[in-house]
Amino acid sequence: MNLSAATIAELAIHLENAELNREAVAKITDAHPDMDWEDAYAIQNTIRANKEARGVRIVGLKMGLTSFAKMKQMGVTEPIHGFITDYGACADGSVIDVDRLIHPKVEAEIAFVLKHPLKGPGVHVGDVLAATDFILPAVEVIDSRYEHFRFDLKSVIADNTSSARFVTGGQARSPLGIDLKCLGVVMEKNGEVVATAAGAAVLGHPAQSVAMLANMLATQGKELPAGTFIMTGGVTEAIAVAAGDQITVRYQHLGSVSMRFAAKSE
Ligand code: 0L1
Ligand code: MG
Repeated sequence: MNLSAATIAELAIHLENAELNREAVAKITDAHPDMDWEDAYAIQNTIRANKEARGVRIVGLKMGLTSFAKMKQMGVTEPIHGFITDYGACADGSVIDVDRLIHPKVEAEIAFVLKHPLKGPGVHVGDVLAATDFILPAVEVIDSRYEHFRFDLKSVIADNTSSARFVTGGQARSPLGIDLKCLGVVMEKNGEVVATAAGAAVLGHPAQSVAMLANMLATQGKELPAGTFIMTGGVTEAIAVAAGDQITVRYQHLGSVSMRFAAKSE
């Protein structure tokens, strides 16, 4: 680690304030170019601890940048992970208040809920499928706290991988008997198809994303407990949304998830 404990604590408050006050900030590596990967996760973990100390519940974990297209775009070979909060959870059909967000985008994802713990290293797709209680469709609303989306990977990790809101709905199903690689996804914005994808867009198989998360957490001495809700990363590109937009994502075998974006203060 290159940053002091005091700097990590200060950057965690800085980034969480950007989220809570809806004020975009410059990417933190501008002022801290020597920040390393451990520092980045330490800042994210401090944001998490600060939220929990105020009574926020962490209701799941997320993987980000799991699609080959996004990894290539950002010049990275490894996905990143973050956490999701109770106040980020939105019911299917929700109205999401854009006044509480900076510049939101939506991503269609496949979520897993575990019935058995997973502990790396060495977790593979077979282990994940055996440990999965059910899968369900989820749409992540990401909202980078960085001005004009100017960021690098370490800054994004520190900013809890742009996590903001998530919407679950559709139908929960066992993954057994579903070809998750070929599971088709269609995203519609205001009635028009804006993105299409198949499950294989996520690391070749969405369960691979859960396996990778378990193996990445093992390097921090952590495991995925039974009951963990995990969002495996966007199968589609992220689509920008604004007040007035209606999003519906249709998933083969899993039903659909919808939400509307509105400025509640208007
Ligand atoms: O969920 C994710 O894939 C993380 C995306 C982080 C970068 C962004 O805000 O686009
Ligand atoms: Mg995502």
